[in-house]
Amino acid sequence: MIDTIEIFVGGGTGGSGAISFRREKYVPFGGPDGGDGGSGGDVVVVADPGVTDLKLFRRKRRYKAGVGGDGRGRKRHGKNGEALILPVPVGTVVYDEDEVGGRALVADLEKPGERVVVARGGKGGLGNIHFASSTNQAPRIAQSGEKGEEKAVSLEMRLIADVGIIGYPNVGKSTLLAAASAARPKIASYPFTTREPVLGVVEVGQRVAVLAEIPGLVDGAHTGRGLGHDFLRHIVRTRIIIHLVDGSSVSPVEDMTRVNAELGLYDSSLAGKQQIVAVNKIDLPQVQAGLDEIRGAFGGIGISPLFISAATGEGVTQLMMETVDMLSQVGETDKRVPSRVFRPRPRDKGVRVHREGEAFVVEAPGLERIVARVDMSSPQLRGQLDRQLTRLGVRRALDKAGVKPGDRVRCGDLEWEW
Ligand SMILES: Nc1nc2c(ncn2[C@@H]2O[C@H](COP(=O)(O)OP(=O)(O)OP(=O)(O)O)[C@@H](O)[C@H]2O)c(=O)[nH]1
Ligand SMILES: [Mg+2]
Repeated sequence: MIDTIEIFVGGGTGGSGAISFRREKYVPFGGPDGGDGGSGGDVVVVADPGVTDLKLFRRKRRYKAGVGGDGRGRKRHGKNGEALILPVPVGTVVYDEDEVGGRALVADLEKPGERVVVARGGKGGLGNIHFASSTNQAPRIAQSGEKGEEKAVSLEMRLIADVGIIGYPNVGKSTLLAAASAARPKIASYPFTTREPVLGVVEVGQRVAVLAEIPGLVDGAHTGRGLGHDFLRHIVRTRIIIHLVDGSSVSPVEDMTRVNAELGLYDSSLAGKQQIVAVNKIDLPQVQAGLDEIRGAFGGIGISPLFISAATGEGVTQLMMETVDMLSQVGETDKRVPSRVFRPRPRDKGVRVHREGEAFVVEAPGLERIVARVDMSSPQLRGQLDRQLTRLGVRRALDKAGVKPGDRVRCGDLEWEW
């Protein structure tokens, strides 16, 4: 995911040369002694390991370096203008933008401390000293300072999102991103509308968060189904997750657990990431009618979701506030994950069953994470769990192991009767 931001930079204007004449005792009419102006400062972009993103440049787009000081009498040179240093993340690429939309690579700041001048300061003007000649002994002219270079440059970096928006296709991820940020992803009533992760920058008060819509998560995404596989790696780098579910779905809870199972199967670190669950489309009458039921179902597994309508904007501000709150709680995890991380491909983790005393113990990583969140006393959730057992091949494995109705089965922290 690439973040690009265009800024306008201007070198400082050079100082003017001075018009001045020597005035000394016993020298009734001295020659010219006006010094030159100082040069204007440059605008310099520097790769700084302490900077992790380009967010600051969103707040301020125009940058001008210091002006040069004017020259003065007695041949005094004006002070040079101060350079303006713009720290950017290591890995930022700088382009010159021309008026007609073309761009030229200026620098690829790969190493800490690498720098490039993006706009030169203007030269200082010459003092009148330079304009004396045999015919003009008392030049009353001097040069004014040159203007600094002015141009548009763009800064580009691979962006790491703070927050991943996940959920089944068509749940309204793009609509939410559009409601909360300036991003304008395509929105349509069919699944897989979004085919690439889309980023949006959300501002809540003084706080800024980068959200990314992670498209195409479906059952089996971890093995490459849907579009999700390529994009799951982006979630690995996000700090928290907004898990969006469609309130009009048959079972929002099951949708959530299934997507979570995919995450866990792809990379176990994903299962531990903090999530904010949001139930979308509450503007629909049938969703309104079922709110209590949905709330109860989530409550049964210890989750209290937020209820929103990405379409009307209801609840979106609240969701964004909770998001930035949670971000500040999880703190700055190290976002500078090296781009080449060795991560073994998810193995096809088979389901294993063994006996421990009277009980059958099931080892199925995907299931463990689901059951850890399921309250086995709710018949409705038991029903959903049963479906997962079939889907994940647990039922078959248990049958093979010779489980009979009434036997105890254990998986993760839970034990129940078969
Ligand atoms: N009534 C209602 N419809 C919504 C809401 N949010 C999204 N939709 C509709 O749901 C459909 C899917 O919305 P998208 O935002 O494209 O969903 P998505 O999750 O990004 O979908 P994909 O990118 O295809 O995975 C569109 O027809 C939206 O208009 C909502 O809050 N209320
Ligand atoms: Mg979308």
